[in-house]
Amino acid sequence: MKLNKNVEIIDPISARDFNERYLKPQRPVLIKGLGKHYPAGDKWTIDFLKEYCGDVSVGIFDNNKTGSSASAYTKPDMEMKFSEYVDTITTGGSSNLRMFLFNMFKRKPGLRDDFPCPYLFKGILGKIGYMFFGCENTKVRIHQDIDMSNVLLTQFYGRKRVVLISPEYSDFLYRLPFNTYSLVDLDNPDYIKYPGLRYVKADEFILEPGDSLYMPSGYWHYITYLDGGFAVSYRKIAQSLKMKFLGLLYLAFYMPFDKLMNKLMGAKWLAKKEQMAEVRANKAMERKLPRAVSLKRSREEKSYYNTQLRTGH
Ligand SMILES: O=C(O)CCC(=O)C(=O)O
Repeated sequence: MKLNKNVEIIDPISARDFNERYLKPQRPVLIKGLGKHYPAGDKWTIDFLKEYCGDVSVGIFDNNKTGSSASAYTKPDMEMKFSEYVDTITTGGSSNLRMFLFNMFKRKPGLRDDFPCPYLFKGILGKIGYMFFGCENTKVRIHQDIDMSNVLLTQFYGRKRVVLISPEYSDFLYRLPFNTYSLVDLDNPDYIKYPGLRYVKADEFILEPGDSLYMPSGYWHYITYLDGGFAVSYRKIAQSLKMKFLGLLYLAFYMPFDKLMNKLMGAKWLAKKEQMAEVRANKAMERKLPRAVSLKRSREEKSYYNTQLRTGH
């Protein structure tokens, strides 16, 4: 895997320029300090949120539990009061608890005045903002967002490392069929088990408080919390018809089907999907081979099968 650290970082620009330069061509970019242009930039300290939202009961994911790795569908492992959860972040312990995709704006609508959907991302999904919290060293496994929408992730507290990979590399990432997850470990790439990883090109972004990261639709993201912290994401429907259709397919068919198969087959279903992912990766690698090698190989295969037909073994 090739990891590019020399990524594009810009200051906030007009919605028109953002549309032309990044949304239309689907190019990821880090927008420095966009969050600071909103009241939340200064107001949303962790203490403020603890006070303001402390009584809300929130769903928490425990990274130590790996049971959900077979499915795109994940549900929280436990519930607790938000104030209790905040304590686990700020005490600097090695907790693996994280809050994922939590719509705090629904519970506390007043928060919208502090951080409405940024002007760059206005659209019909603009009313839906999600919050993400995690402790230092927490990792969010590599995935694509299931609805294939564009995402603007704004960091408010702590730093975060985000590795972004274009959906064109999905086969090389051994994406599990009917699913938007991959089982590869980007921190320790296993090139023996997953040789396709050699073809993957990734970008590494470091988000600091106030920074926003634009993730085009279908982009894979793998996240490491460098400090305990939190962020908010807003979404915008995919640009292309293909991605819109894919998002719908995942939500309406693939996810429910995957969930059902998990229930019916358990570990066997995961093994089957891993097998299918490997076949896809092998085919994708084959396509990458120079034409001469590929032709030679298919001639060799043809002559092998002809011999088998002639001799009967
Ligand atoms: O920041 C996080 O914890 C996860 C963000 C994420 O996965 C997303 O916005 O889709």
